[in-house]
Amino acid sequence: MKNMLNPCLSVSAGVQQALEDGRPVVALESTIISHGMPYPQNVETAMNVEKIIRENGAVPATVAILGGKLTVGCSPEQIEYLGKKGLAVTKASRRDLPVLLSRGEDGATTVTTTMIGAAMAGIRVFATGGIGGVHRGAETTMDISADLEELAETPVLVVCAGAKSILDLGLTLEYLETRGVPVIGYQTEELPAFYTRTSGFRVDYRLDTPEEIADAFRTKLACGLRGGMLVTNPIPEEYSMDPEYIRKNIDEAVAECERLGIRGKRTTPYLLDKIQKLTGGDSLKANIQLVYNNARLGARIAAAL
Ligand code: PSU
Ligand code: MN
Repeated sequence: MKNMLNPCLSVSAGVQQALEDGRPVVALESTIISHGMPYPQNVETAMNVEKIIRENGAVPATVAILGGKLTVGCSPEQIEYLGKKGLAVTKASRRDLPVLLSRGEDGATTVTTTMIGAAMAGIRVFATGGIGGVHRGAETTMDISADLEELAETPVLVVCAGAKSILDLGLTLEYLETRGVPVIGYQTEELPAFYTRTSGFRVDYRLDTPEEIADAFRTKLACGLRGGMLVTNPIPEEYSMDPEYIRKNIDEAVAECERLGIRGKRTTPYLLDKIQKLTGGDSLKANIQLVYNNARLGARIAAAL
């Protein structure tokens, strides 16, 4: 019924029914499909993620902007469309919503806009790969992802594999602390760095079960504390990459990005693609596996909530 009250929102029948029945639902983003991975691996991964969520007892809700509606619960055809269109779809953050929606356009939702769609629909848990954060050199560029502000304001729990060291992880943690976002490590004290299980930085709290995580988030909501929670889930050991190898390639990608003068919203997609090319697809394999791992944990947290 919520979708009838909000003219910007379109919730699929399956997701709406699950929410009305009080069944667990996990939101998924679409920028990871259009801008985060190449076709056809992106579509294949997105479909597998939905399957994993179902196998773990929850209903998947892939979010995107389609024909001017914030769509919660994309069909396989819509996922295929976004994956094929790739970079030609507008990467949509919070600031993009008014114009895209009023013009009836399409857009791929980032962590920010997926959280917005999830919250509007009444979904509390969202699983993805990595979040945006404070970029290296932000002290001069001021490039800080809107994802951090959204985590501070919108009541959705986000499961990720930490953040890539294309970002300044220390400054990202400082920003989250300032904005009051709890950073939880699932079965770890250390902030995972996406491709690797460790980063040298500590999370705020280690929690070892989906139930403990659900309890903490439920308590946050019950107390009326604004904003979400960040759950960081290390990549499974068998898929984690050699820290020195990935560091070298990330450094090279960041240097090339600067040399080319790439800035703003193009930065993250450029770096993701460059790292994939530099590692000959090894990083893509790791990326896919950590997303599956986060989908599993997201479904279990949603079930516990
Ligand atoms: N980091 C990743 N993979 C991704 C993204 C980030 O490892 O796909 C995407 C997410 O959609 C995230 C967005 O919300 O990039 C952040 O973009 P920006 O840094 O421009 O805010
Ligand atoms: Mn940015």
